[in-house]
Amino acid sequence: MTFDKIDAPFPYRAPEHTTASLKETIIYKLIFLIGRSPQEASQRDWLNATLYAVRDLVTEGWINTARQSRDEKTRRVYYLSMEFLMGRTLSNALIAEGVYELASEALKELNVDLEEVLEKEVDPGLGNGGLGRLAACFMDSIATLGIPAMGYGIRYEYGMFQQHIEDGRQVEKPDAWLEKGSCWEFIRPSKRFNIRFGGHIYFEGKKCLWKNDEEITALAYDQMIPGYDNDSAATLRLWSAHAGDMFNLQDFNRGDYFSAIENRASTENVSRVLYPDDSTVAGRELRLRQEYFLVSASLQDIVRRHKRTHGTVKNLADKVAIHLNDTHPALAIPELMHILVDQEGYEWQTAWDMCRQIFSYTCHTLMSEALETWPVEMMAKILPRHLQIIFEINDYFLEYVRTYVTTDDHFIRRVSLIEEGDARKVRMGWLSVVGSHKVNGVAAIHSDLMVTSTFADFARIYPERFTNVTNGITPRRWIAVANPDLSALFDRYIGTEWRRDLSRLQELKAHIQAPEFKAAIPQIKRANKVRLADYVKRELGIELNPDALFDVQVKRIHEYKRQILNVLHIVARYNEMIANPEKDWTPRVFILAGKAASAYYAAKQTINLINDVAHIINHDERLKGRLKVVFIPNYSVSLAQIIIPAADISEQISLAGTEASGTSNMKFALNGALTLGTLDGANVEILENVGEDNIFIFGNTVEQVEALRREGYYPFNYYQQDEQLRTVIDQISAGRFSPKDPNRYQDLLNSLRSHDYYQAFADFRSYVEAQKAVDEKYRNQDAWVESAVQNIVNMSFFSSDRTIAEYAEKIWKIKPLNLA
Ligand code: 26Q
Repeated sequence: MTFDKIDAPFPYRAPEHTTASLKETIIYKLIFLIGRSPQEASQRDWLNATLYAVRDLVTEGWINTARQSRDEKTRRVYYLSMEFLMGRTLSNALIAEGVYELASEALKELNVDLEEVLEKEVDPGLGNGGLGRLAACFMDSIATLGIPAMGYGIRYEYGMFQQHIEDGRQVEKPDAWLEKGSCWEFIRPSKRFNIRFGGHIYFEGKKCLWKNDEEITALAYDQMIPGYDNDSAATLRLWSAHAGDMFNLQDFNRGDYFSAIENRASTENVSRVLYPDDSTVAGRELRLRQEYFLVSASLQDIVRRHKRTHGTVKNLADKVAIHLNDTHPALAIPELMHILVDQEGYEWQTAWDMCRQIFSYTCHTLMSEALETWPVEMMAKILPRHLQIIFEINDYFLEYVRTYVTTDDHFIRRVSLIEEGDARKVRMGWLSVVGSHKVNGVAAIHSDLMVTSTFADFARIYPERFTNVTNGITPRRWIAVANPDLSALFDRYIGTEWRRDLSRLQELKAHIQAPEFKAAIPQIKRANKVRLADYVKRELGIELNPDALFDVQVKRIHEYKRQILNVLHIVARYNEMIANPEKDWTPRVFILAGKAASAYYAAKQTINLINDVAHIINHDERLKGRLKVVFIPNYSVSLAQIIIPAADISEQISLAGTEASGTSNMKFALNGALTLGTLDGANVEILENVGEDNIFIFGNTVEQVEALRREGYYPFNYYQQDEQLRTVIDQISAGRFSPKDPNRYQDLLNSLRSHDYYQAFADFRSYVEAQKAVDEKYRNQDAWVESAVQNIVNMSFFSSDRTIAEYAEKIWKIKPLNLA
């Protein structure tokens, strides 16, 4: 009898635990799954035993959810992403299952400290930054809302590199996260697909055939994403590359066994490592292979599942939505055409209509130089049939443009999916727009700019296609897990429902004048600052004063994010403090963290400069500890959980028009930090929600930035006219912070003085003034706390539950499952 034939109820029920039964289960798992006795168990063994015990609690709901969606033949959405930055699983799962306290007590009886054990879990870095973390927040919301959906990604053997700081400089170390074991995943040995590469195409009549010369096996690993308190879980399926049965036949026939095996190892490179660049780098072959690997495995799986449920692919567009997280999985469009036309025998037109109903695409950038392209030649070599399909899509599309929009050759050349030039390139952004029925930006201002700049020509062709869905963050991880004290305060005043419905935060408004509530907010903040200060002391040996104002900028290091502007102000402040040591300075701690792409010279210089400046300032006794600068190495999701709740000021200082949305800005505000930011990305909507008295806005607007670019921007003028700025630049230039290597920052400074592409000098004065306003406000603690509270209670809009509900309704046309 197959499992499917067993009637509900489920043959095995996860237990309702008591402390005693949970304790027993953990011991059982320790002995029989890990093979250790309680006497010998290490912290990691206890961690894994607890993970297994909690995993059992999620599994039943997971299987039931999958079955319900299969039985009801619901429409589903598949979220394709090259990155998922999930963070640690255990604490989140304990909260979702409502057994955090129970586990804490059970382990205490075993003389084990849950908090210590939680810290032992690896934090898989399967993403670069914002885009990957957004995908993770989305999976959490999908699970909590009960949206019939599945995430597809790659199980990189090495995630984002580990960042070490040696002599102030970034050094990258491999992140072998799997070596510690990964007991939250289920390997699916039967879910394997062949992925083809290379070879050539030929025609038999009208039919195009692809004779590939390489093949890899994709193997599925599933992870459960528990929904919050709903007995349900979503699936994240990650693909791993295996050589499978594929030996190089020639080597084998020659009897060259070792070459044949060697070849297997290089085949498996496809899922070896995440590309550590958070903006497109000129086409690397392995990256193209990775993108196709994800796409081909996922689409085969989707089509197979659909056929099993519905017996046909005819109704694919009714039952399946596929979402592209940026252009990275855009090959899914020609891949589906390939499946429908070459394998299923559909007419081109029918297949194309289906494709456009199925796909939707989110754009996460504005800068045109960050749009992904692939050399035609490379694609011809690796994916000849897909290139040919893209050419055909292009012919069809350009014909449409000529007939219905314009015959202007300049326009046609601009919108062509193929960029002409010495080396022709495929424009993945254009392909994604043409192949989708909806294209969205990630914050209001970003979506507006998208249709006036990046995709302006396409907005003329397809005006109804473009829309906005402002990003969001999950309140489970970013409050419940990261800030347990604040969560407890919320629970006391408004109950626990805010975890699944963040609009409940509104109800706090009735209590914000209550003295006990008002007093609790700064107490919680202080405790979080102590927690962070302990970490910094332990890891870096630097002493931080928890009564100082904690000013934080944590994100990838990028010129457009302008960490350099932060540094310039820090040095200016340092100079002023040294010039007026008696003044009643508000003590400040500047905290920065973030990784630089390994080949990004300017970003690496910035890290070096931050550390050099920190070194001088932290050792200057004249400051009497009133100014500290810390660069915390190896920024990650788990570090963010410690850093963000401890912030008073959230630095969101990108040049207006460059940061698509930002999501840490939301996490900070929800945790009661005040934003110091430009009118960029989601800062604009944060301003609308919290009100101008509760945020520090500075700098040029998008219009002013554009005017400067148009009329000529001369950073040298700002340098000459602003004495404070000039002093700072001259000091760095003279080696004030790098006495052993005084010329270290000449490249950086030359580029600032002569180009300053991201207009840091233009915003310097206004930034320094805004920082003064910050000091001023912090002196009035009542006013500060009032603003912090206004930030917290007005963040409802930024829940990723709201974001996912919008996608489901406007773009995917999918209703939540009716979870019993
Ligand atoms: C592409 C091709 C080859 C190698 C790498 C890449 C690549 C990888 C990652 C390109 C871009 C990324 C990541 C982009 C990213 O994180 N964007 C951020 O997305 C967030 C979520 O929408 C926004 O909040 C941020 O504003 C945006 O910068």
